Amino acid sequence: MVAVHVLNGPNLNLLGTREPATYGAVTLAGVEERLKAKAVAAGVELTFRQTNYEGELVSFIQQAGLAGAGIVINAGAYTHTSVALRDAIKGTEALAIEVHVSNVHAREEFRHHSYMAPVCVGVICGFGVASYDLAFDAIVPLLQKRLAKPAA
Ligand code: CA2
Repeated sequence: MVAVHVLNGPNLNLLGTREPATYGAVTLAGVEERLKAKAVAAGVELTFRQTNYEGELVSFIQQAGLAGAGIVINAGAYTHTSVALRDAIKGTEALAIEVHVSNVHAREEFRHHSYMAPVCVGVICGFGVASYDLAFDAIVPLLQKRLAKPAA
């Protein structure tokens, strides 16, 4: 069965409660609910997690990657600072998509660089919480294709 882990980094627990002009009004629990419904409809096993700690995010990536699950990751500010997250994705050969609620390229310069993007299959940003839905829709067929391929 295809499995997807949706991983959220620091401050995303505040989603929908502050800065609505940038991040909208949907809470992280609301995002989880939407994705759980999509996962049930698609027959996908979904794990949804949030942490404010970089090392914990590394452990979440390792767990998902080593289990062969796909990763949809909004690493928050660690996107722009963390070599450790990039190494975890590369080191476990995880199939990962980076997502952001806001359009990071329309914001401050320091948000334009991502350490993770080069080791992800793609990046989706700027569509509000629909960025998560788009990433889920993109990753499922990739995982199905990978599952169908016999191991070399
Ligand atoms: O746009 C995104 O999804 C971000 O990953 C959000 C991060 C930010 O550091 C990235 O550059 C882009 C911030 C996490 C969310 O922080 C909030 C703070 C207050 C209210 C709601 C969210």
